This record gives sequence, C-alpha cells and structure tokens, in this order.
Amino acid sequence: MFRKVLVANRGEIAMRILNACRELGVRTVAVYSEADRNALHVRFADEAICIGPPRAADSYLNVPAVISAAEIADVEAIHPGYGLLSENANFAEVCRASNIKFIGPPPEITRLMGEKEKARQAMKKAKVPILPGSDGVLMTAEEALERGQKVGYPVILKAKAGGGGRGMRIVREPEDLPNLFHAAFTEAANAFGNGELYMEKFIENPRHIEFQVLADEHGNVASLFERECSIQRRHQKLIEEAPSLQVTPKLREELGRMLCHCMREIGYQNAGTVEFLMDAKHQLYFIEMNTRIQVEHPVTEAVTGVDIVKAQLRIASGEKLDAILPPKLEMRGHSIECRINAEHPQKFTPSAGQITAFNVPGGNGVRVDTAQYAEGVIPPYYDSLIAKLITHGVDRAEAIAKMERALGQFIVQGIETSISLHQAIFQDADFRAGEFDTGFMERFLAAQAERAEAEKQPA
Ligand code: MV4
Repeated sequence: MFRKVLVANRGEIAMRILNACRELGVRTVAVYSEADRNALHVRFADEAICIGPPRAADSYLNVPAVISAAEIADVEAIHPGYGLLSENANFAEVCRASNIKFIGPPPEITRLMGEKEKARQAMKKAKVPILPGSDGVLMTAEEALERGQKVGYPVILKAKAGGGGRGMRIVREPEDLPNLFHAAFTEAANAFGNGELYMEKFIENPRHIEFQVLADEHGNVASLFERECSIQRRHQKLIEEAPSLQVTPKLREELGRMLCHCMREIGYQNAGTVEFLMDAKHQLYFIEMNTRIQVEHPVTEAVTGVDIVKAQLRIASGEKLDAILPPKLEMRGHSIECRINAEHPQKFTPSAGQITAFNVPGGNGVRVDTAQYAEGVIPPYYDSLIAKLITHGVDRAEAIAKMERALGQFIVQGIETSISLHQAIFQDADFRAGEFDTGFMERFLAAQAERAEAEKQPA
C-alpha cells in the first residue's frame, strides 16, 4: 500500500477519500484553494497545501500547482475524486511523467473514453450493444442526412468530446437536420474546443442505468452490478438507487459477464462506470463510460458491502481483485441516495453562504457523506452538492421509509437546500412505485408548479 497519497479534490468526496486512506493507514495530503481554508478536508488531512485562489481554474484545476504540491509533500499517488482533474488524460500523463501514481485508469483509456464516438466503437467491437448510429464522426450536414436516412428519425447528434448533455441536439425531421447540425457543432466547438459530432437513434424518455466495474492491474475484472439514475434534472442526478427494479437477475448476470470480458479486452484498470440507456422494451444500450469514482458510488457500497474507494487505492497499489473482493459478490437489500444541494428547491438557483444550523441524521441504515458542519460556509465557486444522504434497507420500501425519516431530521439553516424537494419526490406515487424514467423530474416539476398556481387562485 502507498505510504502517502494526495487528494486532488474538495468537499464530500475529498473527505470520503481521506477516510479511506486513514482506514488503510495511508498518510494524506489535502490541497485547497483560498476559499477552502476552513474546509473539513483541510482539517482532517495529515498535511494541507494551499494551491491558489478561489476559482477552480486557478487552484483545483491548476495542474502545475497540484503536481508541485505532490512533489513538495513527496506523495506516491494522487486520488482525483470526481469532476475537476479526474478525467483529464493530460493530467494523468503528467502524473506518470512525474513518477506519481494516478489512482484511476491509464491515460490512454481515459482519452479513449473521453472521445465518445471512439468509446462507442470500442464497445461495439467487444460486443456490448450500442444504438444504431454513425460509425465515427460526421464531417458534414450532408453526411449526417445520409446517415439519418439509414438510422431512421428521430436521431440525436452528440459531441464526440462531450458528455453530460452539452452539444447535443435531437433531430425529429430531416428538414431540421442542417440547422441543428450547425448549432450542435458550434456549441461543442465553443464548449470543448472540438465540434465533431456523431449520431445515434434517439430513445424517447429512456431510463438511465449504469454498471459499476472494478478492474485490477493483472487482467481481472468484476461487475458490482447496476445503479438506477433516472431521477435527474438537466443532466444533474438527484436520486440514485441500487438495484434497479428494471434489471432482471438474468440481464444483470449477462451484462455483468459481457462487461467483464469487454473491460479485460480494452485493458481497463481501477473503478469505472458504464452508462446505458434502457428503452421501453427493456433493452440496454451503451452510451458512455466514466473513468472515475462517481458521486453515487455509496448505493453500490451499501448493497455489495465493498468499499469502492479503498478498492481503488488497493488496485492502484498493485493488489489483485481476489484479495480485495469477497469470494462471491452479491447484492443485499436496497439502497437509495439523495443528493442534497445548496440551491433553491424549485428554482434550482445556487445558494452560497454561511450555515447557521446543521443537524445530520443517523441511525441504522443511514449514511451521510458531507464535508459541511454547523457554521461552515458554502463558497460560491464550486458545485452545489453539500451532502449525500444514503439509506439501506432489506427492500426498497424500507430504504424509502428510512429516507423519509432521515430527510425529516436533516436540518440545514442559513442557506437553501433541496431537502424539501426530495421530501416531495418521496411522496410521489410513481416514484414510490418505481415507475419513472429520465422524463420524471420534468413532469413532476410541471405538476408541482401547476398545483402551486391552483392554490394561489382557488376557482
Ligand atoms: C440519449 C438520449 C436518448 N437517445 N441518447 C443525456 C446526457 C448524455 N450522457 C446522454 N443523454 C441522453 N442520450 C439517445 N440516443 C437521452 C439522453 C438523456 C438522458 C440520458 C441519461 C439521463 C438523463 C437524460 C436526460 C435527457 C436526455
């Protein structure tokens, strides 16, 4: 195991990684921006180094600053967490050149998966189902029209360098394609410095289901099964759960086997998440792969009993999966996660500032991952996630009951949070029945707004 690791992140995930290191007997180094001087990850690391001004671009994303801190502190490895530098292949390359182990896959894999159309073709080659679409990027609108004719409308244009929804356009009629092609190209070129597009058949209101994989550096791969992530708004997930009610034991087994084979073929290493869309016929189609630890990893930890962050550290230090994982991986019970954001519960505008009261729920089957505390301050510079509330029950009904109980005991004053939004979602009959897709939040919010309007003006 490593002697000393630098955590190149902040907030709850920095605390999560520090905790894993501490339990493994690994010394830790935090890095922080000037806005995070009083942050918990600074307090609980063995050492902490300020790497720059508040804006992430000037600190947490500043590769020379992070690498300098790693060299000064003499660490053996860097854990990037999620977001920030976690899927930056150039950063992973600089780590390699500096003789620092990047805790994640090799840069070549990160680069492959970052080029969404190449990832698609790699998965296709390994016999993982993909949606009908283009083979490679589409250079012109004419080429896209030709391909659209073959695929059949509606289709979706996606940015090769994209992900997370930017640079995407749904095309319902061939007449609309030329304009939408140019709009998507321009948006992608501005956002990613690369406008190249590819095409897929468009699935109306799909479910979003992802598989967690772990791969060691000796060619062994394991599937830690799936997570259901359809409750999202504008590509920001709000609630995740494991298992998915839509995935049968047979499908779980088949896809897990397929992914293990595929990841071995690609040479994948460390933790990864393979994202799928599920259509109305319950078919799963690969859309993209995330080469990092994910926000929602705790629901998988709850149902499998595997500490995924510790597994990442052990894999990166050369251990084999059979030494890390139990002999037989199984899912036990049901787990749900609510992302608690510092934002207005209906308008979704960010809410930075000073916390004045903070009560965190606990008890059997309740986990809270947070780096916030009473009298803490939420700086305006970073993402709005302030806590993750995770419950684990013998079944989904118990996980829901624990969540409702815990949401009622989660008190955050001084700023606005999404706690009341979660409470409303947990009242929803379709949500409770497990009947939802990626269109759920839009319908839910429209119905909520309509009810609020009706209350204002009684007929
Ligand atoms: C799609 C799709 C329908 N058909 N691709 C949005 C983010 C990006 N990761 C992929 N996304 C989608 N790709 C095809 N061929 C619908 C979405 C989509 C979506 C996907 C997952 C979770 C939430 C979503 C919300 C809207 C659209």
